[in-house]
Amino acid sequence: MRVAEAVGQGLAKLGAEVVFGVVGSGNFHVTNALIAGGARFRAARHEGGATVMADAWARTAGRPGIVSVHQGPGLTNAMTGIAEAAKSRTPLLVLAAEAPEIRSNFHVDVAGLAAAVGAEADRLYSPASALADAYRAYQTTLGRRTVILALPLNVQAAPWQAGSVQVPPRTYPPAPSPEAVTAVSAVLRGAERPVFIAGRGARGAGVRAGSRVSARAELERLADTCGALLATSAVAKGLFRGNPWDLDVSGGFASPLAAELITRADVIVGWGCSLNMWTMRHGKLVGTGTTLIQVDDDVSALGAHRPVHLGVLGDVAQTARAVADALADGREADDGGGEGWTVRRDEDDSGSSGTAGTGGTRGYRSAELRERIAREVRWRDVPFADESDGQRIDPRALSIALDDLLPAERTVAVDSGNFMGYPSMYLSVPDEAGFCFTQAFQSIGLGLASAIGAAVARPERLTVAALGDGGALMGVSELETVARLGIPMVVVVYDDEAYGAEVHHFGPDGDPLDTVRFPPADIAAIGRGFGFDGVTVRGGADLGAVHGWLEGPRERPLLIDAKVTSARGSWWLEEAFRGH
Ligand SMILES: Cc1ncc(C[n+]2csc(CCOP(=O)(O)OP(=O)(O)O)c2C)c(N)n1
Ligand SMILES: [Mg+2]
Repeated sequence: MRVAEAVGQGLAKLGAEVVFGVVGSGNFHVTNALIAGGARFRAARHEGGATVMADAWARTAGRPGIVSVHQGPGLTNAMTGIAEAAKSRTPLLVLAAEAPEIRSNFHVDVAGLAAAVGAEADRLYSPASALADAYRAYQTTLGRRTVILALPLNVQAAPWQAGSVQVPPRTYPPAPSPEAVTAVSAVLRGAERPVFIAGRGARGAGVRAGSRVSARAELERLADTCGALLATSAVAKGLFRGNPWDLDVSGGFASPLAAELITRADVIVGWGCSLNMWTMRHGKLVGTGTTLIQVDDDVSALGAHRPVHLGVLGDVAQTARAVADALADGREADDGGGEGWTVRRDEDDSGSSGTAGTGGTRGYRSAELRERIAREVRWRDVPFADESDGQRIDPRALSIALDDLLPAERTVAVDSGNFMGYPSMYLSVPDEAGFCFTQAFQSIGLGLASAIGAAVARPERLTVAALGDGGALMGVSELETVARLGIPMVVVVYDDEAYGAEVHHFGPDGDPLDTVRFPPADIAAIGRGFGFDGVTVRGGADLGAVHGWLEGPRERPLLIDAKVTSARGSWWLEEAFRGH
């Protein structure tokens, strides 16, 4: 047996379920060995797509993703997806064949590429160490890392030297210190209008039997105890779906009521959430005098985006549970120092404001507010003037109509661009696994591949890829993957025949816009060429075809080319440009 086969089989034994990739000579044997070991292989048409699929699969399944690429250009093609995964802290193992000979056409500096985008680099060092090397790389991903594992061709081809290599233990996230738990409970005990904002770290908080499970139950219990309202960052949208105190997403996508209630909070706790410029609208959602607490299992995340009064190193679920227990016990606050947390406040308002209740009307919760949230918090309930004109459909009207038409059990994946808020704000999702937002690198063109990865992870849900025309055509090769894999996906293209983000940003200054405008393209016909059913939507009446497809056998995926109105830029766009 060659090393390539031993490594593939070893990774399969560790639990590799699905491998995405594009196979060339350098990753042929290792990929086949993974398949022989029990993993399912899903071929993409571009390594960028394959990597994003593996990333989205990992986010949706809650387990490390694996992608397999050819040496040299296979890896450079994958780099945008690797950057997205690394910035998103996705546990992702990139199996990258490597031409170690410096004069090879295929040679690239793998470690240099990894470092350039914030990924970890590891490699098979020798035939004797190869399996241990592969296990170590897989193990590193469990700490929410993206790892490029270089597979040198000469090591892969060498005979496997059997030895005893232990399957490594799984890592467990850190428990919060008792002092930190006491400090958080002290602040929450005195809070009158607490708001929790849960982020990526709450989405998959805590490794249980190799899967990351959400911290929803623990956070809801604590929120009930202290009367907190619940919100998420964009990547955790859906986490509190169905909870009457859920404000949905905080940040640029927040509805007017959600923004008002977050701004009025006296305590905001970021749970596995960086409280960055997006989630806090460049600070506009933080009221003056608001106490900020941040809980994260990565010490480098604490205070990274804005100063916090209290930073707690700890797993989100464990910390929430411990704080809820402390509040329920009525334990007294102790503002002494302790490891793993820091307080930056002038005074500690740890005075008790009443006994912990079960959430009815405590803290920020009143019967009137509950009703107001039910009435107003969803974007689709915010009144707007429909600008559809018979030739083009208003993207808000389109999104609301789709929200009504599409089954509730859905996964929504969103590309980047001016349009991206419409599906993010108007399409509801059943839970946090139902929303896939691969936008940490703000690259356009990743939405379709994200949808594929998510669909492979959750095939029982209808997957909806929401794309701009620019992103759709950039990632177009993966339409073939959707059709070939037989995924009954709905691809909706918000087609303004332009790079709308640039048009709306530069248009008001009178700059020429020829570089960012395109002639009309029949994207429905392009979809049909790839094996989709294709419909062009110019108004509400055209959506009958979507209804027909949903009622039918869904044998072919559906592509909706929605010719959308584009008179104005979206209101979150300027926020996005401020983030450059
Ligand atoms: C890979 C990449 N290239 C270029 C950009 C710059 N950019 C940001 S939004 C955008 C326009 C996207 O157009 P489209 O997908 O049609 O969405 P729209 O803005 O029109 O809604 C571009 C080119 C980017 N973010 N990523
Ligand atoms: Mg566009």
